[in-house]
Amino acid sequence: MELKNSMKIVLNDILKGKRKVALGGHVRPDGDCVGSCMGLYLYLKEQYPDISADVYLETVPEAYRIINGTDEVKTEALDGEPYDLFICLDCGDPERLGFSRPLFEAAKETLCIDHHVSNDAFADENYIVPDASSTSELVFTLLDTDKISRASAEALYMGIAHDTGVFQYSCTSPETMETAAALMRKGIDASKIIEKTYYEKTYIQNQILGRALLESMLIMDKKCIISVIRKKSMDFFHAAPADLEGIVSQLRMTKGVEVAIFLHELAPQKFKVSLRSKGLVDVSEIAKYYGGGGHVRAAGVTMEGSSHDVINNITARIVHQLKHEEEQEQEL
Ligand SMILES: [Mn+2]
Repeated sequence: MELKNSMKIVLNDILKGKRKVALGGHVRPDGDCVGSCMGLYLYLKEQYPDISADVYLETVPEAYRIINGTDEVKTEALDGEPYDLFICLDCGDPERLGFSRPLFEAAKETLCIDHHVSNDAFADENYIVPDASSTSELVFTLLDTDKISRASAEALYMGIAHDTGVFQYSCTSPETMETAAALMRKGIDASKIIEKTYYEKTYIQNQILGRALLESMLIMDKKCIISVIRKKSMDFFHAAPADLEGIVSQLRMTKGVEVAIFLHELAPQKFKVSLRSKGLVDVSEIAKYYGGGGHVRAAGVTMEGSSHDVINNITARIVHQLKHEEEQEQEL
């Protein structure tokens, strides 16, 4: 794995002398965010009894609550004595910490563990490896394998499984599989974790997925697939934003498509845009251009305007990149 912004850190050194440690992940926590936070949180509680650790996350989605300790997650930041250390996980920029950002700002020391290519190393100490499959895999590399408990292993395994699309995406390296193997040896029920936290969908989630697929359109000479879910559809199905997870990945699987674009209307003239690429287009560049972030093949951004404006702006960047690609090919 290539290190982008930082050398590997030593957890013991960073924790030396710390009494109060906070952990925090990004808004709308996904599997890797919850997995990396809970995996490290459980390890700290078990291996560093002198440290008082708290984990801050927005409401943990129902499916992930099979992970131990998720009932201890703090969903609001109360005023109090500043933390000695704030560890920010799976978070590409401080804004994405959401409600826990003030705690991060106030902490005496900060550490960021992340794998987003758009991360510009905003903490005091940074362990950022864009090539890593997941933040959960990075957390694993910082821990003493012998000391990882089954509960912590379950959390980390969930995170890795989610960010690799169950060991399918190209970010899945031999090291990823070795990490998964080491976690399996802790006696976890790997198939149950995958089934319950990744594949299982509620009836509502399947219905809204169906709606998104039915109304999708191929554009740009079928290189691109787009779909929009409006607020009124969300209300009709009684769906929450978390129910939309997985839709853009399903769109991306369409044969012949290079990029999938999924718009979710947050408010009038305001959309959460999810982007997935098969590899030719760097969607993190597009997301970053409009103020978002992510990975080469998976990124997101919030944009304002009509759905047509948003789609036009995004596709303009895709055309720009594909053109550049063609020009480079001609030069070769
Ligand atoms: Mn991640």
